[in-house]
Amino acid sequence: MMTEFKIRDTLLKVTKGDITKCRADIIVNAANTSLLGGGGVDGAIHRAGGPEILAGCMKIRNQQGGCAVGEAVYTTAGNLTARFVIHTVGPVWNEGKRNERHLLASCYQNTLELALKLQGRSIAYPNISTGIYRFPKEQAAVIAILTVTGFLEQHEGFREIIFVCFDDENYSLYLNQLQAHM
Ligand code: AR6
Repeated sequence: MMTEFKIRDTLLKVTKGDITKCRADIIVNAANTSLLGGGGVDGAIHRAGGPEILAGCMKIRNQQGGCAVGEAVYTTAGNLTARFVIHTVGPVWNEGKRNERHLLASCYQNTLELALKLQGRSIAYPNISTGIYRFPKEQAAVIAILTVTGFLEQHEGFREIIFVCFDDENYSLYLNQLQAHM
């Protein structure tokens, strides 16, 4: 299942499935501040990519102690077909009282900036923070779409950006929100 929208020269796609199977130059990971791996999409990316990704994360830990919430770092992608994995750390939902919305927007903004520097032409995103971190899915979809479309109105260089939804609820939320904003 795939639906496409276009902003200037960039295709915006929504798919349903496993991000580790997705063909893109850059795969974004919803990591935690330790960068040591975990469950959810983080676990799936480390399993599919193999130990090279953790080795890259350990280097970053040694240099800067991990990754702050809202920030983004990158490693190689090991056995994945992508060139890089960009690890970003979404906020844990806390009733919206701890700047979570702004921090989630920063995740998308900072990964896009880093992806441009890495000259990635295609990026695959999971629905950051909407699993273990319990961010309300509809609000997260709106933030993801507004941040990405806002960035694309200002920057060229991407061929496609793919929102890879794992569950039906996120998939239909993304489709509805994209139709509403296009
Ligand atoms: N492909 C695409 N999306 C997936 C996959 C997959 N293989 N597996 C899960 N999702 P989560 P978070 C979806 O919990 O909420 C980790 O332990 C999932 O359905 O992976 O940001 C980290 O180490 C959900 O919609 O990430 C952190 O400790 C979305 O990915 C913590 O979880 C994000 O869910 C981060 O929590």
